[in-house]
Order: sequence, then C-alpha cells, then structure tokens
Amino acid sequence: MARSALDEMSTTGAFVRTPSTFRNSISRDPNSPFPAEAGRYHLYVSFACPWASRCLAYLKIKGLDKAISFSSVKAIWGRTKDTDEHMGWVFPASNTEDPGAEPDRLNGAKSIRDLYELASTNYSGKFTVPVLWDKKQKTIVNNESAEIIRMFNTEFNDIAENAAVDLYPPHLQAQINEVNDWIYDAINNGVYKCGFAKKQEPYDEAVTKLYEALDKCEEILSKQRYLCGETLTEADIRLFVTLIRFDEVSLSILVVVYSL
Ligand SMILES: N[C@@H](CCC(=O)N[C@@H](CS)C(=O)NCC(=O)O)C(=O)O
Repeated sequence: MARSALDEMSTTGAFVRTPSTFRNSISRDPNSPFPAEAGRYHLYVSFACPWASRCLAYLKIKGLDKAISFSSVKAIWGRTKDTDEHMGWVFPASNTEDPGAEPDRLNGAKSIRDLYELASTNYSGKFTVPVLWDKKQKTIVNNESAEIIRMFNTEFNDIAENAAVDLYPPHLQAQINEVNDWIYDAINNGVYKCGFAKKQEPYDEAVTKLYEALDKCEEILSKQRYLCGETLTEADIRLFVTLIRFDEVSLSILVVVYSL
C-alpha cells in the first residue's frame, strides 16, 4: 500500500494514482450523518496542491469561507514522525515559520498524517490534502477533491453567500464530465505522471499527452471564453488550479525527489 505519491509506481516505472479513502458526503439534510452546518467543518489544504486549491477556490467563489474554516500546511514536505522515515505534509510550529502556513489549532496535529491517524486507527494509505474535517465527530469526512467541490457547490446553499452560483448546472453536466475526463487524465493527473515517472518511456508518453491536451485547451479557449461555453464551470476551476502552479509544482517535486 502506497504511503506517499513516491511509492505509487507500476513495474514499468509509471506513476499510478491510488483512489482516495474517506468518501462520506455532507448533505443539506439536517438528519444526515454530516449535515451542512456553519462552523462545523474545516478544510486542510496545501497552497502548493492543485487538488486542495480546487476546494479553496470553491470556498471563495461560493462565499463559504466564513462558514467553513481552512488552514494550510507548510509548502515543503518534512518528516512526519521521529520514529520512522516517512515524509509528508507538516504544520509549522508558529505563524511566522512559513508564509501562509499555520500550526494546527484544531487538533494539535504536527502533520496531516496525524489527522489520518486520529480519524482511523487502521488507515494504511497516503496522507493527502485536501482533508475535509468534521470538528464535531473529530473525523475526516472526505479526502477526494472532486467530491468535496460538488458538496460545496450544492449542499451548503442555505448558508453560502453566493448560493446562486452553480458551477455544475444540470444542462452542462454531460459536457463538464466529458471535458473533466480528458483534462484529468492528461493535465490534472498528467503533471504527476510526468513528475513521478521513474523511467524515460512513461515520462515521454505523459509529457506528449500533456502538451497535446494543453494545445487542445488553447484551441477551445481561443474560440470561446470558457471550456464549456460562455459560463464559468467546474471544468475551468479544475484546469486553472493545475495551470497556475504548473512551474512551481514541478520545482517542488524536484526539491522533494532530490532531498530524499
Ligand atoms: N484524489 C485526491 C488527490 C490529492 C493528492 O494527491 N494530494 C497530494 C498533494 S498535490 C498529496 O497530498 N500527496 C501526499 C502524498 O502523496 O503523500 C484529491 O483529488 O483530493
């Protein structure tokens, strides 16, 4: 079982992502296990992470940043425990140690790994961000950004400041799903397939696909304002957060790989 992205390797040296584990849903139904309530949930992110930043973008766009608190880990991985060699996301000891990063005031965790171990005693997967945390049940609700953004889009509309904004409107859902599919494979996950490839061949394959997909985006966006027409949708947010940190993430992967 992979303990970090650095372990997610096929025998051919290609990066193969494992699915997220915590897949509960927040619901607008007050009787559900995780009801949408102001002040109850916390979003743990890394500003370096495009998946986490999707969720952060939604907090701002939907006007949910007062109802759902958030905090960021340090930009660069560190040792998560003194007792083993695992490297991952860690919190700073003070507000001034790393720009934007804050100590974990909610749970006193030293690392994202600590949060997964608080939520589950037998968890054996990766310790990824984003983490959507329930302060009441002291557990992880969901750690899959694609699902978190859908919940933020619809389930909090009774408390969202911008409830009318719908980034996944029914009439565009089929088109959004279709665009998401190729952009996920070639760009969102594609940059990881490039960054974490251990052999030349899977790297070459991923990088070719990545630049072909970027050209396809360029072609679409030279004819229309957004990926699915004239309105901003989920597909644009998912592309934008990967593009905006294209160079920075490549650089931080290099730093991690060379520091191991
Ligand atoms: N499927 C997850 C992926 C999240 C993910 O891969 N996050 C990376 C950072 S960009 C991470 O935290 N990696 C930690 C690790 O590999 O140990 C999602 O979209 O929420």
